[in-house]
Amino acid sequence: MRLLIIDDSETSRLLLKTVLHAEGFGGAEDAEGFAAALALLDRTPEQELPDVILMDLEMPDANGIDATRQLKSKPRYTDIPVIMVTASDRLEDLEGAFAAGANDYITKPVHRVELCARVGSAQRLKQEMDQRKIRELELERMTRELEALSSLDGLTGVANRRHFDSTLAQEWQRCARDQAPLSLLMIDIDFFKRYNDALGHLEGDKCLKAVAHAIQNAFRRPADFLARFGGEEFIALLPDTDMEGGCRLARAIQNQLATLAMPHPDSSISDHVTVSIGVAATVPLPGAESSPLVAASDKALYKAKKAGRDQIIN
Ligand code: GH3
Ligand code: MG
Ligand code: MG
Ligand code: MG
Ligand code: MG
Repeated sequence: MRLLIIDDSETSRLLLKTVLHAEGFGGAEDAEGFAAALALLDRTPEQELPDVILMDLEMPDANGIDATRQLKSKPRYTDIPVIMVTASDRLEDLEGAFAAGANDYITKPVHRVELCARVGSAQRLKQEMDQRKIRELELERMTRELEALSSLDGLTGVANRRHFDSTLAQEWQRCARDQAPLSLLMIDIDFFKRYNDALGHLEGDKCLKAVAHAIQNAFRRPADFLARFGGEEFIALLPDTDMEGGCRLARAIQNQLATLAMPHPDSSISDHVTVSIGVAATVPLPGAESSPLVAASDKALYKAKKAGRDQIIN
């Protein structure tokens, strides 16, 4: 347990230190003003920062309320509980101290029992905050790790972009070897920004899941593969499927969405959620790159948007 006492009166500092030490609160450092305290804090390593700060209200070089506000505005110090120690019992000071971010308030003359109770409670607050921070960091780290390991998009449950890339590489090789066709469907929800704006992000998320589901409902073969390509954009990889088959599946996807008829409150082209689809197909040449096929589906999608949306272009 580390304490920092900031007070211009040497007698006050000594008194607080002595009482707290005698009551088993461990070592306390002290500073005779805010400037000295800041200098001390700034050169203290993160793990050795104080757990609680006792701040005098009136000091020649600073007002304790302003000092607390300054301290709390620095991310490095926001979590350190500050107890204002003052001879003033004016309500404005009490109000000002709490508004500045002080966690507690003790009036001088300080009573041993009150001092220990308040410092102890601030110390427990700090411990809880530290533990919460550790748990949050750990959770963040685990989430990042899981995402990196996972091949699935967290929201829709379909494959993520990375999984798509590796599957395309595999299927590309195989189709090149077998001289089989392969097609790609780039699928983008129409006016989805407006959907979010009208219904909120959570409804937007639900819509994304429903669209992913509808697309998969249109699939006919186990090898048909769907990935979330980006925000509201999906890509379907259809092995052993030529342009004609790709366009047929694109129409089946549109039909699924028409059947689902999810209301879109602000689409210029339909009363329900629609998608635009760019289709590209090829028989891969051995040694050729797959990226031009992805680019071709993207270009076709762009044309479908230009042509008025809710369209299939190849
Ligand atoms: P267009 O018809 O031209 O495709 O218009 P659009 O509004 O669908 O396209 P735009 O690219 O302007 O906006 C895409 C929107 O998709 C903006 C973004 O907030 C939203 N979006 C992207 N990812 C998510 C997500 O995970 N959840 C939600 N709710 N919205 C998302
Ligand atoms: Mg003073
Ligand atoms: Mg867009
Ligand atoms: Mg869109
Ligand atoms: Mg888009």
